[in-house]
Amino acid sequence: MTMIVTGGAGFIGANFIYYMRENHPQERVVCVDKLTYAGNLSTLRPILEDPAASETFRFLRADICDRAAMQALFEEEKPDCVVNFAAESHVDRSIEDPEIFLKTNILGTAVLMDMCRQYGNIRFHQVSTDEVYGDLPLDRPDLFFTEETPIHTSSPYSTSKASADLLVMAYYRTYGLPVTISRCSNNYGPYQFPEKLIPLMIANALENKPLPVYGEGINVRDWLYVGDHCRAIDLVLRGGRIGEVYNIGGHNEMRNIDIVRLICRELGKPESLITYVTDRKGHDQRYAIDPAKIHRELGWLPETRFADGIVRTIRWYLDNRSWWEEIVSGEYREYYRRHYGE
Ligand code: NAD
Ligand code: TDX
Repeated sequence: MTMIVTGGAGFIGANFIYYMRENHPQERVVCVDKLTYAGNLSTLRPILEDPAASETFRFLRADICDRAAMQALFEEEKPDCVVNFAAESHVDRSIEDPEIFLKTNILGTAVLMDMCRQYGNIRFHQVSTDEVYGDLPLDRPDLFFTEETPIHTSSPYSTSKASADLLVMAYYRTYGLPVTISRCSNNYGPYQFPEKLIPLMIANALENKPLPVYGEGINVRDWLYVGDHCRAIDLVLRGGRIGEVYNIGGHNEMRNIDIVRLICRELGKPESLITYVTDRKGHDQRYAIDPAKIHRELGWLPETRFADGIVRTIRWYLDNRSWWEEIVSGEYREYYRRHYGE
């Protein structure tokens, strides 16, 4: 079995590759990644430097929008399935400049599915997000996103992901491509780029820099440890019904400010570092996933409690300082200055 994993030098894709090597070591993984600012080969270094892995792992630097490059790859590898993690993934960047989100997230997905059609109706899994459902009000804790919740997006990012999802379902209905989609809540864990809430707050706190909380910090996110997401994708790939959407989440809702306070506590840093900054435009209030379908059909349940996962994650950033210090490029520093000011 050969699996193409796109975006495997990013946060969740890399965790998925490590998951695959541990749980399905006999399967060949071909990682395709453009290595944007968010993709880091150093994350995959242990596999790349392991001579024993050369049969079962290959890395290709390429853009999923590059039809010729994808054609050559599919021709050579004749994959059995494709898992598409490759995306522009940061909401704030999509607000600043939407175009690359439309290219990579929509057109890139279309190119991959065209290849799947052309090379024998290859199994395709799209890694999507709960953000396609828009947001829920803060004063209705009884409401959750199910797979039937209408798509209702807020940001250019979530709109690009929702557009891709619609296209995936169109390829299923029109061409009979064997597809599945998973929509997960916010992930945290090792190898997450420091622009996202949890690693940003850990990295800034360690350097005694201000901790920029948007608005009043009362927006709610539903956090899931990345390893639980990887296991869920694996289950959907192997046992999910074709043409179906599966929501993934662990009923772990938290306000942003409570996460930031917890990080301060764990690191022994003063809460005076917390700085309230201008709110994100169109800021989604609350995400909350109902994971009943994946539990019922595939037996999935999260295994990592937030209290354990967050301590493990903070410890990982402490123990792997060189990883995040090295990957913070000039481009990121420039973005940080533009977005947060000096
Ligand atoms: P990430 O930004 O850390 O990684 C994205 C990876 O894709 C990077 O390695 C980047 O180099 C690569 N990439 C970008 N454009 C590419 C292109 N045109 N061709 C090839 N590679 C390209 O993102 P992530 O947080 O790991 O998210 C992975 C997927 O999961 C995304 O599709 C995202 O929408 C989805 N998702 C993320 C979360 C979350 O909390 N992070 C939650 C739900 C769903
Ligand atoms: O500096 C910050 N201050 C702050 O208050 C940042 C970067 C974020 N926030 C808030 C905004 C959100 O309410 O924290 C919350 C989480 O923000 P992000 O880490 O940017 O994640 P979010 O916008 O919720 O989107 C994430 O989850 C769904 C991922 O980035 C997406 O790729 C995924 O699809």
